[in-house]
Amino acid sequence: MAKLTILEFPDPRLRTRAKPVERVDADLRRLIDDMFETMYAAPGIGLAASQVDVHLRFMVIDVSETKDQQLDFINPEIVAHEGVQTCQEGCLSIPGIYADVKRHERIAVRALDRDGNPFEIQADGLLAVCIQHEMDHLDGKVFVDYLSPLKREQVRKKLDKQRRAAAA
Ligand code: GNR
Ligand code: NI
Repeated sequence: MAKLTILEFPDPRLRTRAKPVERVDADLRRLIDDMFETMYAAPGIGLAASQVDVHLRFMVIDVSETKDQQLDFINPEIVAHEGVQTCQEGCLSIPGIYADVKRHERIAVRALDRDGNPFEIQADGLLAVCIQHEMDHLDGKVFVDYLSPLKREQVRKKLDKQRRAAAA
């Protein structure tokens, strides 16, 4: 197992649109394991491959309190959605920044699991938010894209300031 480096906003590599996974094999499973290790260490509740500079469509999630409910999604697709919810989001690629984002309240998601078997789940609440947040990463999007240009500029400045303070 290995901890991976998480790209940080505004790194242009976070803007890459990830390509479908063509083969679910041992190499992919190793990457998934490394992403779980990276996510738990951060700590976070989800991690998209894009964030570790792998531009393929898969992501890992664990929203449980006990950190023992690993979910992995390969080539995920939202096949149905209803309602709207607003949640304060954070992102491991945008450390220390939190903002309200509007998402679908309930979703149905189809994906492949780590053995390459198709499955479908219904999700609501935080799990639904997290799935949508990770799928945005696979499309090269981050949650601050939903903020106004002024707010986004403030985020960029705050991150710069945090980085200067950390380097000093
Ligand atoms: O750890 C994370 N917490 C979180 C909280 C609210 C909404 C979304 C998230 S996802 C985030 C991890 C991350 O950046 N995944 O891409
Ligand atoms: Ni994120």
